[in-house]
Amino acid sequence: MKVAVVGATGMVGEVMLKVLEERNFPVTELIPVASERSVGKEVTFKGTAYKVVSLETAVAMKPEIALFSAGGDTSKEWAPKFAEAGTTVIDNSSAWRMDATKKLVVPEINADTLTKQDKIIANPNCSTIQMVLALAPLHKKYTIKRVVVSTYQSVTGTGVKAVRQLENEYAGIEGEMAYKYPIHRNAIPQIDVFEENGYTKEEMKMTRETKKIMGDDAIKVTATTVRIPTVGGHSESVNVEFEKDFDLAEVRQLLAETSGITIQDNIAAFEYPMPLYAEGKDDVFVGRLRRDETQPNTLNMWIVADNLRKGAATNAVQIAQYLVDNRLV
Ligand code: A2P
Ligand code: 11C
Repeated sequence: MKVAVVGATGMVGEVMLKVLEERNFPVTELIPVASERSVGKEVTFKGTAYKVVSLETAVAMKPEIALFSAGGDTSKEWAPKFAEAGTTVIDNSSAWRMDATKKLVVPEINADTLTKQDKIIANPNCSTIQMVLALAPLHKKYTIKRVVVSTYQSVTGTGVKAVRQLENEYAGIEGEMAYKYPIHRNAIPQIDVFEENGYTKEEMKMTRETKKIMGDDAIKVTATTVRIPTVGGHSESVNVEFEKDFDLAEVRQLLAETSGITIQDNIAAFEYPMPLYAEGKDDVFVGRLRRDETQPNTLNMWIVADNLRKGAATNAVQIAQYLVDNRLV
């Protein structure tokens, strides 16, 4: 496969290269793409240096697959040009996610909806992916009525500038700010811009994307998304109300049997998921499973994942792998 990685010099792009390499994805030719500023720079893939090319050059090279993570504007403008040239685009931005003509895919949940005709495929938001992976098997069994989620999100979700802000603050150095406020020793209850209803765009992504991925508009999701000074991944406190009652041991088993989930739930041994230990891993970690004792049929859980891995690069590469395995490219 001729594979382009658009945004190859960025935080997610670098992890995409790493995941393609780790999984031994059948890359016959790698095309790293970034902005004009980076053309000619080198990235390393499987021990070989590759020169970064421009978007124009990459389209002309007609890759079979292009993994995009270069921001929504680049995706809006360039994904259709690649698609037109016959390339299948897997796009990590929010540009196409809610477009009714595009699929929004978490492979373990809905990759079976993909066809050869899908030339632009959307990768969901990181905080949505890790939550729906745990919700999907439970929805099948008990039917979700309502989800209340609060997130504790890593600065890596914002990009290099935010990681630098945290490091500078930690070291006591004044530098450029990615956020309006200090993040070291802080918690910022705003991720992305505010919408008219008083929620942030990140919060509304969790609401809207969940319905689309799960293929069920009846699932109600209300979210509060918060940035905290951590780098390993995003954490989520998730309260789920079901139509049917559940057995906690069965919930644990259903989740344990779900591909991509690792259960860490042994309070006697103080075992629960934490971002420090999720960093660099592809799985979604679930723990603190317990009944909400204040109302019937309701579960509490704690979900952690490396947002650059399953939340972005790994999910995109898994989609690509599905396309290859099922001869859809
Ligand atoms: P560049 O390094 O040349 O700026 P991050 O989210 O970590 O900041 O990374 C964003 C990625 O998207 C980088 O690889 C960046 O390239 C790339 N990028 C940003 N703007 C464009 C653009 N207009 N065209 C192509 N690539 C872009
Ligand atoms: C964050 N979830 O942590 C965001 C980053 O829609 O793909 C990813 C934004 C997106 O800030």
